[in-house]
Amino acid sequence: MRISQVSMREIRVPLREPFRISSGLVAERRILLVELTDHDGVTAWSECVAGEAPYYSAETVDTAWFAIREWFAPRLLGRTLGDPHETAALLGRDVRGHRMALAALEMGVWVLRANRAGVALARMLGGTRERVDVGISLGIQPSPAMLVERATLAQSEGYRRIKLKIGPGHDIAWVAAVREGLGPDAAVMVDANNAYSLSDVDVLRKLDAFDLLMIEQPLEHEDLVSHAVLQRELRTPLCLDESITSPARAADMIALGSGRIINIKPGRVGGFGPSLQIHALAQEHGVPVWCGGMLESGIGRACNVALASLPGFSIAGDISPSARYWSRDIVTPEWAMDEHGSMRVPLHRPGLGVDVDVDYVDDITVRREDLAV
Ligand code: OSB
Ligand code: MG
Repeated sequence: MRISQVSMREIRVPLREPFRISSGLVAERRILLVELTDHDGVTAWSECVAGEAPYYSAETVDTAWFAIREWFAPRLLGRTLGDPHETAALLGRDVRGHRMALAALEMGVWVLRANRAGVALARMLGGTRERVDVGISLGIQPSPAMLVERATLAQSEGYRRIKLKIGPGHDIAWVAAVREGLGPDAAVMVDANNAYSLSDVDVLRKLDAFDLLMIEQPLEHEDLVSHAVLQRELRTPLCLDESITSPARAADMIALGSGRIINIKPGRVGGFGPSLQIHALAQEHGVPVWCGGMLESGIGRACNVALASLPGFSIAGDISPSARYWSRDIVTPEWAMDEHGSMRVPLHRPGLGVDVDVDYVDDITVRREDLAV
């Protein structure tokens, strides 16, 4: 398999509802899509998870665009590719960081492989589940009552796990109200997106009272040591998201005891190869993993659903249905969830398992650049 073209596009799509986390607000998404073409004319779509501004990680849509054009696409173009497990190493050799840009190409190579072989991406990755459990991530709301309203609706829609975004000033009262409103059996967790420090340990300790499934990324993203200190103070498991940028960081988390659960986002860790390595390492150590989300379009969502079908993904992922995010998704059929909070894995369709609505993508494309050999 030889890649003859890497095509980048930026699309702009409004979210149905603005999404607020401790580090910023997103109302409209700028999404970088990649389309690979090989020498036989077979194509594959993938998506970069970088945001518009560096509030989640250092990468943005614009840095990823630059990194793909300058460093990553030239390593793929014209080269005969073998085992897709080796793509991440090929792309990343002597490059520091830029893993979201790298991942967009790496995942594209896996999708292209699956398209060429006529097999589902989920199967190619080793997925075994026919259905995956769906969780929802609720943004910070102006008041506890408004959050309870959202959480109650999500519970009635069938979501298997409800995640509440928290931050200083939007924490204990919000979580207490939701626990009270949903009852003791609801699977509730929180995600702080780095908003606290060890000096907030008294506030964080109070969260232990609410029987949360986990507390996601309470502290600074580079600080595994402080997470280890905090984990020793809490009964509730910590889960790391932003901190886990590679299999090596996952190994460090396990060695240090910085957390007990891992959120895997393939677009954050450098693609599917590194995700499979983290999944294997976690299984070896009895660490549960689940698939996170980055407000992806239907293309990135297809990648997440495929990964979440692997056996170690034992907790519902942030893989909500298309309609939760968009009035119209860029794939058909759109991603749907049944009333039991379950989503079907398209194991019997090749590649992503959905069709990209290219006419619609064309309509919402604001820039495009084709790189070819
Ligand atoms: O921290 O998991 C996060 C969205 C954007 C950036 C970071 C995060 C999130 C979410 C949304 O929680 C998950 C989703 O895609 O539904
Ligand atoms: Mg998170």
